[in-house]
Amino acid sequence: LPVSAAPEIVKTTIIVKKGETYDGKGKSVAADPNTLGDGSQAENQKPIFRLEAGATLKNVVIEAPAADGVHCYGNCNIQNVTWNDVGEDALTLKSAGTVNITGGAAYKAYDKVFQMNASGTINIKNFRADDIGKLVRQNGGTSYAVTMNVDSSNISNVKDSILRTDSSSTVGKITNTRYSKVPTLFKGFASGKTSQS
Ligand code: DGU
Ligand code: CA
Ligand code: CA
Ligand code: CA
Repeated sequence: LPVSAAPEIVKTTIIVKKGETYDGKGKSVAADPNTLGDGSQAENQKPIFRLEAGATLKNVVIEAPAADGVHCYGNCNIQNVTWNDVGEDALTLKSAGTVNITGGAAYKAYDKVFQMNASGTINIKNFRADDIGKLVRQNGGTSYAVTMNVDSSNISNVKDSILRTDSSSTVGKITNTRYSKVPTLFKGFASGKTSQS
């Protein structure tokens, strides 16, 4: 493979069906800005990948424009996926489930990286994030419970916080993680709902 192949331009959302795996084997993709979205902060852009319950996405590099990234409908596994320039956001949990992010990275997220629009858990492990607004954001004003776990990651140049919620039942835990230029680890959590070691 050439050192930097041009990304494959995705014109219509790639659907990864229930329980199936999409292995990009290291390939790069980007959104067609005319069909999915330009990766700006405009809402209602479409995702490049839509994962049904139990689907896995791995070994993909997402380049600009990244539109609305990845949408998960229930449990999803994201392994070694790198967003080189996050679009409106990088990944959204659209219906209840567990999101497992293992390896990979996210860069240049003007606002959010991972958006939790449904109850469940997000486990982030061995992840790199730099130049972001927030790493995880539970949808503003919602009160369902989310469990947010960050482990063995490296996070730098954050504008707002690593984990943010408005829900008093949401729990955040950060372990074995390195940070640089992070103003706040947790924002909006009830007392006793956060831990760090
Ligand atoms: O409040 O629901 O930013 O999924 C307005 C919207 C907003 C979502 C979210 C997202 O929170 O659109 O990108
Ligand atoms: Ca948004
Ligand atoms: Ca960006
Ligand atoms: Ca979004």
